[in-house]
Amino acid sequence: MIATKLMHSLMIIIVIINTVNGNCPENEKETSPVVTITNTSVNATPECVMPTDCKAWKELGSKQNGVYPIKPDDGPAFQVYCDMETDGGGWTVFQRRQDGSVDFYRNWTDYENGFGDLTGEFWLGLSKIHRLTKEGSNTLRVDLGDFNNDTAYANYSTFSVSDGSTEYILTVGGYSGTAGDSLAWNHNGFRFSTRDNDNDRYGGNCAKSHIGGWWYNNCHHSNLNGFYYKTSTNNPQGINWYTWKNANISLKFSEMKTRHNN
Ligand SMILES: [Ca+2]
Ligand SMILES: [Ca+2]
Repeated sequence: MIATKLMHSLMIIIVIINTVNGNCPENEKETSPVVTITNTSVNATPECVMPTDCKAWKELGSKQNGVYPIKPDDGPAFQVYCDMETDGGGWTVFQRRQDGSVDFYRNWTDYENGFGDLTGEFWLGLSKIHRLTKEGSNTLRVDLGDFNNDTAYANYSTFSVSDGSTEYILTVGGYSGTAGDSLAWNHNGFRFSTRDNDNDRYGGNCAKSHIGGWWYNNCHHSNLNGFYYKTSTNNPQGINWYTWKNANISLKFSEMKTRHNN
């Protein structure tokens, strides 16, 4: 009995040592493609190299939401949060707001590189979003929630973000869903703007006046990186999606995620 327990403990230790040494994915694939991630910071280095995105993890059999390492191209691997439940799963999540715990009023470098924690509030980073969407065609899904626990979503069958040399131009279209289109109609074709890099069409600085970073026009119909009000507030500086509430009502929850189309 005791010997069996000891043997079991020893096996667990061996598995842990193999995982820490980065002996995945070969070892992991045999049993289960799910790995345990200890450092979930946006810019943490993955312990082993893995599939290209959450859809690839899904196709390997992963069914659990959580943090996964990915390597979308020849560049460095990084970690992402995978939504394996919503509309068939396989979504690579690149933005989440839920409690106001992370400050989103950041400069250009932060929006380029990403910030926050993948299990809480975060922005994955424009350079990583570009790497996720530069090949083939992709869908964008936006999930929203308000302070009455109503939910809605917007789905865009076309989505990509250009590279840093063109300041991460948003290409988005093909709306369907329940939240209305507050992104493609007003923001398609715009460069990203932050408080220290004004690329908007407004005489002033939209990122400063609306406390966020976004593909601002003059200035916005959506502001999902805006200021987190902890109650429902009618304010264009808040987390807004104009067509859903037909006003600038600040939202409680937002998630933005992408998936390759086939
Ligand atoms: Ca500029
Ligand atoms: Ca301006």
